[in-house]
Amino acid sequence: HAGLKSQDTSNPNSRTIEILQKMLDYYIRINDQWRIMAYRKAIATLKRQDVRITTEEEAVALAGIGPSLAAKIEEIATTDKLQRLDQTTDDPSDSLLQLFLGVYGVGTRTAQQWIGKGWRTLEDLLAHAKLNQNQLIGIEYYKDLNTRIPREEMTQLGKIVTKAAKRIDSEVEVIIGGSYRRGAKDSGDVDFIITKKGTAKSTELQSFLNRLVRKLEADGFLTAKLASGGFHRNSDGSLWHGCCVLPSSLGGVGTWRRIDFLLVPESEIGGALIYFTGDDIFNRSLRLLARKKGMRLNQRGLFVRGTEGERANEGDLVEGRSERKIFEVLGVKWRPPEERWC
Ligand code: DCP
Ligand code: MG
Ligand code: MN
Repeated sequence: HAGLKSQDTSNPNSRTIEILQKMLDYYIRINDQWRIMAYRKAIATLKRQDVRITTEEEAVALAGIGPSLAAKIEEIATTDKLQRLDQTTDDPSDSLLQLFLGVYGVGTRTAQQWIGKGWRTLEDLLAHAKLNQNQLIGIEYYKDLNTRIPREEMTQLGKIVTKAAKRIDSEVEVIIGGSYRRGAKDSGDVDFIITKKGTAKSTELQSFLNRLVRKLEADGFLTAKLASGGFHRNSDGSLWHGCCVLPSSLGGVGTWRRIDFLLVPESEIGGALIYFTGDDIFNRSLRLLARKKGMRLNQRGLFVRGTEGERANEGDLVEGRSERKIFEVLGVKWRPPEERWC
């Protein structure tokens, strides 16, 4: 999901950025952490330039661009392409990797193992691979779950959930976070943040979520529940992952969509809004800044950092309730969600 700025063709380095972004996507697929970091830094640096960078010398003089990336930048500027990228495009195992990574619930390691076994199609996987429940759904609804959700449909899905939620508890608030809150024209999934005035723990919203899910399942809106795992970690039941469909009465054609519910007490809504609005790179830079200032930012709020070895949120809470206040305490100018693309 390229950010607004990289799509901005008014940036004099937009073509270079576009090609480096494709290399970055490749390194993300093969999980090459070192190159992922180098490419992210270089792209961020190029986005900040207001003149076109055409030579190795110009590039290497910029902070965060090393000699090997500088040479690639010159190659792109002079030939309008990058041979290293063409190699990956021609590499059949990379297109297989892309195919298998498109299965919901599959990471680089699993995809590479499957390729190593000689499997080349989704049919091969169904016939031979040991698949978990998520992966089975990921294959059955492969096309649907890899189709972006137009903003208009996101809004409609939001209305359905909000209406059902308000009927169960009129004091509950429903906010769509993620790329939608950043103003994206389409999204990969719908991220619902569910909160209520006066709550101090997400468990206070648990029975509400159970009722909401039961109702939306009965309506045929929720079509599957997915096991959680991965980056969100959900030990306390505050997160629900699944799939939904827009009803045909609202123009839906039965396409399955990924949907997430996150329960957030009022006391933590600021931290949660920042976390679930993203983007992930923006979050990382805010967390880094917090750390530099002796604090810790996570999805529950901003904390004073405890002594070494302490687990997250064991320090004292500085601010959790207000998104704006967290920016303020960190000493950064307020950035509205639409400007949080990195
Ligand atoms: N998030 C994060 N770090 C991650 C994954 C997610 O900080 N590794 C946060 C920032 C994301 C938010 O959670 O914006 C929601 O995650 P999504 O994967 O749903 O990402 P987006 O909503 O931003 O994009 P998409 O349109 O692809 O869903
Ligand atoms: Mg999302
Ligand atoms: Mn999500």
